[in-house]
Amino acid sequence: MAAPVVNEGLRLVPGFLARSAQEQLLDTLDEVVAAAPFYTPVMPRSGQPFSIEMTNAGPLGWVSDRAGYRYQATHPATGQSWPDIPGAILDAWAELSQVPYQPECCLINRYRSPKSRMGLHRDQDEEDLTAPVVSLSLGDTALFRIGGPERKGPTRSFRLASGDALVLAGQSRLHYHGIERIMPGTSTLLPGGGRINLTLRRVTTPESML
Ligand code: MD3
Ligand code: FE
Repeated sequence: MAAPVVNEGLRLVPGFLARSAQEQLLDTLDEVVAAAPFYTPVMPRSGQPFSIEMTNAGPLGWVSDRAGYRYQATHPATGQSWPDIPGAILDAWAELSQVPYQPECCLINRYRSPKSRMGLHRDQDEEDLTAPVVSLSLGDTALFRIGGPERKGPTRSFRLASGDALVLAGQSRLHYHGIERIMPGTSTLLPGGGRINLTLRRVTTPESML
């Protein structure tokens, strides 16, 4: 029998956001996106476009282009600072992360096409790799896959539905993960269908930890 996958520190909170809270969050995101429009990032070196669209809120946004992956203070297309992370999202971070500092990046991923996916990867572009990561899912259900610290090795999959929160603390913070596929027609939240994921991260080491 294959060894089981153990993701120490992973916590799924199904239905963290009620339908009304999801709708309010969506309205708030419309304002963020008006200031920082979705764009299609490309892969380092190859320049291959992602199958998802992205934008950010917060002092540091995660970007990918031919030069590589990095955090930067400005939107790559508009050159403007990213908008502030909305208060409701900061409240969700405080409640779920249980840490006394704020996130610096709210990465907003939009899976619009049924072919949108995210390959298996680790989140390791942050200076502080000990802070938890918090994810909020909106719209169509995603099939999420998570493994361990090595790319090869066993994985397990579960669904992330609209309103679900996922907290990655401890060891699971550095585990390989990805989005295998979106299940079309599983939510009525987004007018055109599809899925939006918010990933909240601390990037720099908080002052309180130095
Ligand atoms: C497990 N986003 O932006 S969120 C990403 O649904 C990313 O858009 C996916 O992976 C999405 O990097 C998955 C859930 C998630 C986020 C961060 C993690 C799972 C994670 C970090 C470590 C382990
Ligand atoms: Fe990730």
